[in-house]
Amino acid sequence: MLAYIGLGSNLKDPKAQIKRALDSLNDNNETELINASSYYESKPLLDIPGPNYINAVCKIETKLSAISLLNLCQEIEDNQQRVRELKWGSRTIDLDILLYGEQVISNKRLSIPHPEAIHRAFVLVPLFEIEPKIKMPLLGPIISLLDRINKLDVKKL
Ligand code: A4P
Ligand code: MG
Repeated sequence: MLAYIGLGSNLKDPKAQIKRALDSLNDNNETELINASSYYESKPLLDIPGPNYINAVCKIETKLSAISLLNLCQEIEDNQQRVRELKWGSRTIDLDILLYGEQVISNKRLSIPHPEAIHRAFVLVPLFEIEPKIKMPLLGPIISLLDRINKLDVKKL
């Protein structure tokens, strides 16, 4: 299955945190990293105080089910000492499953496509960089989603 993961960090050397998480996704026997976007910098959402974020999006090929992929993402977060404090608070690393094939999933632990993705330049711009022709299940072509947001919210590094 092809899947897309959004990565974000605003603490403890964000670029290194993202690089480490990408390496972990590739080191796993059941997933292979196919491609990763450039890094993008943006202010925290809703002007929540804190350092700027670095975000990226990657494409993986995986044998894991969606829920096992979520478990892997959370293991990687735990390994990088992610502490879950405030909703939307600062974090060393956050891995969100944006897309899992063309599946639509909605249960207690998982919502795919990621429901916030369509509002977020730091997700759509890097996703467009690596997959300009993608059509998101329920949401449509990425190019039309991009038209509705402010692309200047993110700065490519
Ligand atoms: N969950 C449901 N669907 C998914 C999915 N598709 N992928 C559940 C991953 N997880 C999913 O996540 C809480 C729960 O979401 C998980 O237990 C999982 O079962 P979390 O990462 O533990 O908690 P959170 O950080 O409070 O929520 P979330 O949704 O990851 O935060 P957000 O919405 O991603 O916000 N500003 C900038 N510029 N860049 C950022 O990356 N990120 C956030 C975090 C805030 N502001 C930001 C950024
Ligand atoms: Mg998350």
